Amino acid sequence: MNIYFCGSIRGGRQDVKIYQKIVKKLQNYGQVLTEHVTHDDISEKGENALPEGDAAIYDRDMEWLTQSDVVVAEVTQPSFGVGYEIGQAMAMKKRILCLFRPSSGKVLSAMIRGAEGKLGSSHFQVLDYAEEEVEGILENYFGELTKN
Ligand code: 6IA
Repeated sequence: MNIYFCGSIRGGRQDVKIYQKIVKKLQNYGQVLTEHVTHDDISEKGENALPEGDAAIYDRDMEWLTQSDVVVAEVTQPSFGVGYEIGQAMAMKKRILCLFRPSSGKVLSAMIRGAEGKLGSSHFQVLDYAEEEVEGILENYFGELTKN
């Protein structure tokens, strides 16, 4: 299974430790195509590791998104890139799980929360969680997925 993980880069890196925890768990279920999102050395400036710059990052990420079977997005820290990826993934009719931490004090965008159920009952899900619950949530989600 190919898993595309989305997390904020230029939107702000404050949740990077949680991204690492999520991706570590996701690696039990398949190949995480976007592991770099969890790297400690990527700052909010999102310095380009690719010499071709942003256009190459865009092309590579869209290619990975196309190849993915499931998209998991940590959406607590608002990010244009993550929102864009979710919109594109919806247009591609991918299975999408969005994870949000209400304890952050933030309120999730209506364009994400309000999209729940639009692709059919469980194709687009938004789950509220507390950090210590995240592994269990992923176990349940992928347990259900692999049953079907
Ligand atoms: O708007 P943001 O930068 O917060 O968008 C973050 C999302 O867009 C992530 O889920 C990534 O999949 C994607 N994305 C944004 N910037 C990059 C990027 N920058 N590399 C890969 N994916 C990106 C260069 C960082 C470099 C050090 C490898």
